[in-house]
Amino acid sequence: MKTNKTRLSDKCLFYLFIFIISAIPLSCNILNIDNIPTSAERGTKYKIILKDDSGYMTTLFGSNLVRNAEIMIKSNMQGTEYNLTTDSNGVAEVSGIISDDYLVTANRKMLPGEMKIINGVSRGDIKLTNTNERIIRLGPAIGNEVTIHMEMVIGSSPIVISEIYACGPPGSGLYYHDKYVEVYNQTDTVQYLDGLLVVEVFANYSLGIRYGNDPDYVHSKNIWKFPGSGKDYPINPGQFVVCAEDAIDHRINAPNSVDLSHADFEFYKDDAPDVDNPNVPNMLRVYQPYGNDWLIGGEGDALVISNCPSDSIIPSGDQFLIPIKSVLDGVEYLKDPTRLDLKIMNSAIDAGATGSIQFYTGKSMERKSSTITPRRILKDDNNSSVDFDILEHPTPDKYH
Ligand SMILES: [Ca+2]
Ligand SMILES: [Ca+2]
Ligand SMILES: [Ca+2]
Repeated sequence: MKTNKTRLSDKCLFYLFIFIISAIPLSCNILNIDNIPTSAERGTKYKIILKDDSGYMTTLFGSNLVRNAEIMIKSNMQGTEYNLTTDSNGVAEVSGIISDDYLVTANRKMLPGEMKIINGVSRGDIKLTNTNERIIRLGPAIGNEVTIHMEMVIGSSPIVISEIYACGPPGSGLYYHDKYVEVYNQTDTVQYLDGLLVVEVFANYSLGIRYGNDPDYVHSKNIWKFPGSGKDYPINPGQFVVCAEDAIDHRINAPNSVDLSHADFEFYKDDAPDVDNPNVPNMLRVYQPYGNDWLIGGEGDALVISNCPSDSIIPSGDQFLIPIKSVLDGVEYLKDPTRLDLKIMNSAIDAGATGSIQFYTGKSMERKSSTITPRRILKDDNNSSVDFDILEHPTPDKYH
């Protein structure tokens, strides 16, 4: 009996121990009040009001309020998405949400018939969108109304960045030469890559300087361009094009990596001991005074493609400036994509960030599809927090 009692009390102590251990993180969570929505804020009803700066709505409806617009808001902290539609007063309401910064995408497709009334031309590729005011804060301290301004934009970019692979493969030490950026033609016509710039956005981390607030220019110290002088390098409708750091079969050195020996283009740094696959045309270095190869961050960075002629970029100290108006597409990735305060790219190009990928995990960032018929169109709301998925393995030259 004594033995049993001892066993019993040992068991009780054991369970008590387990209970205490498991209660510690629980109590830590409870104390982390910032993350727990109060019932007061959950009960608040927020009004999001859309106003049109283009004049279209006033022409059509006698008021600049934007009716029948689709709004997607996404909680930065929790990732929860809410889809809303504005009423005839340009208002969408949302309630039951926590205080947070929200990424906002507001779109109002203009119908061909509406465009016919506005300027006599019936076309279906025009929309109103929130080019600014891409991140809003909702919470009791801010009031319960937010106004967002909409501008007219024509379609989305014909060529978009469809994938960025940058972290390096697993199981091969510090191997990271298999990075690539992939672009995609999502139109139904042939486009040309000739002369387009691939630009890494610069931030001076050692001095804590980011240039994302510059409303006019992307700052860069790493600028490359596609070869060709006009129509030498077509990209067909629905075609993916891979620009590899090195166009070799990386599986020879890193078994879990990818074969990039058939990549479409290769970054070849002619002033460095870089490899040059003679069968793969080289990306031309416009400016990258450092390093032995094209280099982008493994866990965080930002890339844009621009149609600015390479002789029109503007020197500025040890950097060059690329007009934001020339940017076709841009993607930012962060080690922690919720830390939008650490963004280095202007939020008009990319309001959010993808990422959350650790070094040497072989993971890749792929733009989502918004539709696949009659052809694949990729999601491009200029917000990588909602436009991208993380893949377990890279998919050079194709969709996952
Ligand atoms: Ca190279
Ligand atoms: Ca080559
Ligand atoms: Ca791909």
